[in-house]
Amino acid sequence: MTKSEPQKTSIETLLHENRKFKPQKKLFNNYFLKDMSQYFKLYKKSINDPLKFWEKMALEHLDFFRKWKKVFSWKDFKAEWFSGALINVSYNCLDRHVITDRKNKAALIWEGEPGDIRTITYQQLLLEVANCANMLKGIGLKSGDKAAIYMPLIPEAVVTMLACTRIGVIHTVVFGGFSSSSLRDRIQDSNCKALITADGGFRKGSSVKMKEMADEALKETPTVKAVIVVKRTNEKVNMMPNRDFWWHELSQKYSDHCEPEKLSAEHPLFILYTSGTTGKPKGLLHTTAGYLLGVTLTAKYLFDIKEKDIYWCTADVGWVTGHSYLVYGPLSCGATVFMYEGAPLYPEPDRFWKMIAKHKITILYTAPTAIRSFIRLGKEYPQKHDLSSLRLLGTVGEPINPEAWIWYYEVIGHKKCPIVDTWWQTETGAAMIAPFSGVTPTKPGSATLPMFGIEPLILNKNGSNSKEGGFLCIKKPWPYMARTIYGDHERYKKTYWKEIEGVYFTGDGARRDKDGYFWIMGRVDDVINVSGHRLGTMEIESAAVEHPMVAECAVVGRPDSIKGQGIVAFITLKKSATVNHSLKEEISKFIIKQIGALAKPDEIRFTDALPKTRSGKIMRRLLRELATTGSISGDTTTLEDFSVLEKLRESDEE
Ligand code: 6R9
Repeated sequence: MTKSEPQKTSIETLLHENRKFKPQKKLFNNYFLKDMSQYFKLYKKSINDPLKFWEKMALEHLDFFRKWKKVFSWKDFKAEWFSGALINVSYNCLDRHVITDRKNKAALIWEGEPGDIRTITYQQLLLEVANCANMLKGIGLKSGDKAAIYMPLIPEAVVTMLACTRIGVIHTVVFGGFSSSSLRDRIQDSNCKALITADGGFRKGSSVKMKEMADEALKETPTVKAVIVVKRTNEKVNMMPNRDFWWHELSQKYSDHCEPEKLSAEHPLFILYTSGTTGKPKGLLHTTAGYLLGVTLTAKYLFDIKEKDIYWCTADVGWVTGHSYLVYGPLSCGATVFMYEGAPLYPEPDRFWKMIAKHKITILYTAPTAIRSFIRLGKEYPQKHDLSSLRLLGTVGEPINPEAWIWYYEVIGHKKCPIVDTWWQTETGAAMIAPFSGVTPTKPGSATLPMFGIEPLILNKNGSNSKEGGFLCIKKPWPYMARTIYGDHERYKKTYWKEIEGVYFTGDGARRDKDGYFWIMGRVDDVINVSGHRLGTMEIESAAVEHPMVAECAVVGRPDSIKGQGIVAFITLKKSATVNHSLKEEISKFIIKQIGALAKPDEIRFTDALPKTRSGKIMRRLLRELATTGSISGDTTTLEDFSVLEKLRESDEE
């Protein structure tokens, strides 16, 4: 597949997919579930009496300091799960393993991009987390305060997250690839009192100057009173006296013992920003017990994490996948987590496969966009390495096109590993629709069936059931869902619970086949999915119009054979603008500076006017068609798949 080849959209191929892969019982027969009849039985039970089910799961999977008084309440779209209970996330991820046989088990095996390796046992991780928690207290943080984490993918990022949870500090992790303006906006929105960062991180052989970016953001974040800096690259950095502290120096001053705070089940755990349909990213707030239950259960049942597994989730901690399946889920299950700092293709395109063979990784969880870029590079890279340790392959972030699914299954999994395609969102906290590994028969491109206790629906805009395909919704609140948008509960209610009255609205389109399998067709709102990362078209548009020459901007996604979707920006210039050959480049850099490299437009088109409806709304459908095919064929879209999605979108445009 090359970029110039016509791209079959995943939706197009998904509609014609009818292969089914039965689990191969002979190879691995000790999965947590016996068979599908057990799944259906348990699922039915969980739906018929969800509170009883969640209560049972919480008792079985988590350690509480005090039991709850009430399992669930729901008032003004504010959910409370397990109220009255006391719990601590770091206790569940560390202490409870340390007091058992897992004390000397590797919790983290980390490889830096230059090839340096660190292995940290559960016992050592607990000491580091306790020491970091004491540092955080030392710089003035206390339960309920917020701290931002802006770091490369190094063990200290995980240590800091867990340290926050130990003392009730709410973390907001900002992806290291985001620009200083994005970091500033997030720190301002969540009123962080401290920032934990690093001098830099290694990426594609060079170092990313993170402290320098942070310094830029910190000029406009008066709430931040202290900054802790990890020395990673030996970058020369400016340290502001009495505000900035080197991690390795500060840590010397504190003990490595810190009692976990007994926090209420609904204590805020973290805020994580994600793009929505407006220019302003939303800070989704997750809380303690319900979230931990969701990630623990799904890590266990969907990824089948067992004592001897070496589990690798390739996501950065800056995304929800990194939160739930690099840190909290697997550590709560007592797994050995592998973590890699750098770029996937560095120094050679076989870096992933080399590490899998070297560390004998057994479970790999990655994104379709990565798989597609590996396909383009060719089979020879994985074939150079012994991948026989792998027993399970997961995917997340966007719909996986069947070709990529089959390649993953055959070339990486040697037809032995179940493919676990997990559908979920920042808002849902953990997986919602996914096969139970080794038990659920899989179909390439379908996330298959719901997790226990989760009741997905496919509805029309008026809330009635849709047979052909429609809006994917969730019938009832569940313990691991986000509780609110930080500082804007009205927006939370409106976006998720009032779009279709009374159910949770996901923003995705989906259909269900005759076996009840769910097929996700992509976003139905103005959110695009670039390399598995959500970006709001409005967010990019707002960044572009800040440029002094730009009058108006409309951004649409178009299919991209590697990234899933690429970004096309239609721009009208101000009359006063002087157009020269570098203006597009300049606007592109301007957008990157404001959001981050992931928002780089694949194409910028200057146009005299933007097509609008009578009410003045930009007709994105036309722009999408123009961006995709290069022309507009009138109202008749030839692809039935597109028309399903477009119909959904159109109803919003009118
Ligand atoms: C976990 C994560 C969420 C959006 C979601 C959907 C898309 C995620 C998917 C998938 C099809 C899958 N998405 N997983 N689409 N199949 N297995 O990615 O969270 O960054 O919030 O994105 O990603 O469109 O609505 P987030």
